[in-house]
Amino acid sequence: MKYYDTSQHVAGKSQFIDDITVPEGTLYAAIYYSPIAKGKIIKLDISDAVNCNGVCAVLTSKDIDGANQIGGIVQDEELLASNEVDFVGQPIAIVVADDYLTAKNAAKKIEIQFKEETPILDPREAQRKGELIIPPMVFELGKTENAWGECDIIVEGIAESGAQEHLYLETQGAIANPTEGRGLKIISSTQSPTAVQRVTANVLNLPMHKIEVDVMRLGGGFGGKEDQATPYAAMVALAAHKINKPVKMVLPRQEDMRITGKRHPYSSDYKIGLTKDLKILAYEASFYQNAGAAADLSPAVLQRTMTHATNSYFIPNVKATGYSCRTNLPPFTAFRGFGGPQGMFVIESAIHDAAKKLGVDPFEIQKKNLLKSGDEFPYGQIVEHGNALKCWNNLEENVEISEVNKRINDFNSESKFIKKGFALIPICFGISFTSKFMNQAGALVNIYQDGSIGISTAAIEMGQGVNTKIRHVAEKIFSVDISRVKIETTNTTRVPNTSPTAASSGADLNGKATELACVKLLNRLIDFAKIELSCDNDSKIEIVKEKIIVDEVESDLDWKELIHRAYFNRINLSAQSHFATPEIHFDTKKNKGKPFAYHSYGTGLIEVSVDCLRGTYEIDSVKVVHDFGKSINRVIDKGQAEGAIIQGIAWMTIEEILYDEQGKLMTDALSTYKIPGIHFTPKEFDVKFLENTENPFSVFGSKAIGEPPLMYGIGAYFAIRNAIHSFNSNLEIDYKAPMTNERVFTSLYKPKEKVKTN
Ligand code: MTE
Ligand code: LUZ
Ligand code: MOS
Repeated sequence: MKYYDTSQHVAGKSQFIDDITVPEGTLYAAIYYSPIAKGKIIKLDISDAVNCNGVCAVLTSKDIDGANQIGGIVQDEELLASNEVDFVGQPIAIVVADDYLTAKNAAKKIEIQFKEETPILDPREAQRKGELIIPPMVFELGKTENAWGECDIIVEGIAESGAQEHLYLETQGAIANPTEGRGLKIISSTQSPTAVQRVTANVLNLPMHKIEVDVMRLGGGFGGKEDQATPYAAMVALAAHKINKPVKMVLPRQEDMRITGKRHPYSSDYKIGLTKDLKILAYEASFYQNAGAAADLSPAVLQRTMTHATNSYFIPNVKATGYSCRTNLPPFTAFRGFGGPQGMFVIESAIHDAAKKLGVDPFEIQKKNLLKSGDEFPYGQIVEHGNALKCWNNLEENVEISEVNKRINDFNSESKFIKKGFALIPICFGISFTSKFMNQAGALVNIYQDGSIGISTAAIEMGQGVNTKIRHVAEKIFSVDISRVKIETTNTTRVPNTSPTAASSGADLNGKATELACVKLLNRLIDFAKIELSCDNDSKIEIVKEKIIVDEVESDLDWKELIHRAYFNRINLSAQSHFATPEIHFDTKKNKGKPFAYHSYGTGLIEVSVDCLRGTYEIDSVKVVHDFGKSINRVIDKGQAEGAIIQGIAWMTIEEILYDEQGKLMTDALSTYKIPGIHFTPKEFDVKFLENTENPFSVFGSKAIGEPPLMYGIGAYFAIRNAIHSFNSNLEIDYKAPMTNERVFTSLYKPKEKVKTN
């Protein structure tokens, strides 16, 4: 049950882009990027850079033969800025030289002049000025306007959450090698090999079959390489194609932090109405998504915000409006949760706000309104089972909430400056890409003559253990030792037209495709074994632990011998398969349908201690009951949950992205951007599996796990607020995340912090 890359990783033997041996004569590329957030380019002079010793070429938009375009959902983003720039960090030129430092230093010799314009940084300002990436999105259930009259209390407010830096250990990078016949082989640290292939082909004006993309593994992606690995691959490809030599680029950390997109910051309005017995009758929210300067994945991210606007609650009357606002910041992109956490933070803020005004505990409202089987989501899908409530109740069986409450109150009444707080947080996350066409995957399973097995799929291993899970699929179906199974690199020539490994569905989709291909092979082998062992047609043949069993009796044949003979009998030992999630559909005009194959549920309880003199805090305890389905690998799944939870807590608490008024990132190094370290992990960390649960919609009854647990982190934000309120219950604190030490401190000693509402 271990994660197979672990021993290689800790021994430093795993290879990432920068570890791959490159051919002699490989050139290195550095990016020259915009120093300003908005303006017209009126002069660009590369001559001094070109003339530097060791420089082979300086490429600009003029050197692009195909389309200077990398946009996916909307075609609105140039690979290299041609006439104007829209954010600090936007690539303008690529300098190619014998080594990286030469390229980097030559880039400083590029001369540029701009006609500068005032950048827009605030999403609400962008919306007012009509700067929208796509038309506003509206999701509606029932009629909120008819429901307000029936509410006993209505609460309105603003909730804001910040950006988040992916900080994958491996920065963006790629290597491009020219191949025979003016083609290219690209090795990229991407979650989406097909996007790299498609965009590069388009930029170079080549058919896709001229571009082969190969990915071994990523040193983390977290969504940051779903769309935004592509430009770096396209840049080295452009250079390699022009110069006809291999070209490599790996971004230095600070450059990666400066020029790549992050989690979308959101500013949102909420209005929530409840009855006195705590039933939520109506909820309205307007989401102002800061999309940055280009669409990137923002429309899809906003769609997920909308589908997660009511988190794990049933609300009969809902109206959610979403604005994807164009600003002059690096385009924000996919990040674990993909807009879902941002939507959930708003409803949790609304509930917290309402609880305070009603004088009840937020968890009473949360529990009262949890989704039940048969309830309808605002997007029309029906809740499949009562696991939201099951997880909540299961957690309550393990921890008595009233006792936690009492313990914390007792502590707080004794302690003057250290105050404890806790919060519950249920989560619900829809599994599937919201774009139906993306929910497909492929697998190619080869059994070699010696009985060893090689599997290619569309899945990218980025630390989440998808390769190990796929090995388990083959191990189980063939009933062979797992050491026989190897997962090959992800390669566009072996498995074509892939979706990114994202939306937590990598193991679901590719595991299913692998299952289908393995079953094809197994059936072939069993038919062959019948002939080989001269069995009756109705004999039952099985492979159990590498032995061929006929009618419950062990035969002389084992796996190795079976494969050996099958080969000599000219049995096809290779099978390909394709999986497409059945039944899902979504009407984007009405915003109704069944976009998700299923949902993931769970409940978390988070306890914190806040030092109300210093504004510092610690995460004391995280207790979770999560519905993992029938886990394929518990070690991996638990690790995914724990990692996601810490990432979620950190997003809500210590990770703060700040730009100056000129749109320049100020938090561009680990000295100014705080990420969770080992000492930040909760002192008590207990992630429990909801037992006896099945999921008929995924491979072997499992459930997707990559993203959902991140949202337990939202509980930490409210736990800290609750602790602050036991220090001084009169404090009015804006619903603004992250709750950094500074914000805690200023909340404690300043009566009211102003949120900009414009
Ligand atoms: N875990 C590790 N170690 N590294 C990562 O980059 N990415 C997360 C999650 N877990 C990530 C990770 C994100 S954003 C997603 S969508 C899923 O893994 C993708 O993998 P899966 O679909 O196989 O779960
Ligand atoms: N990517 C995407 C995603 O294109 N569509 C999605 O719905 C999604 N969800 C989560 C993460 N990435
Ligand atoms: Mo994950 S944000 O879907 O890559």
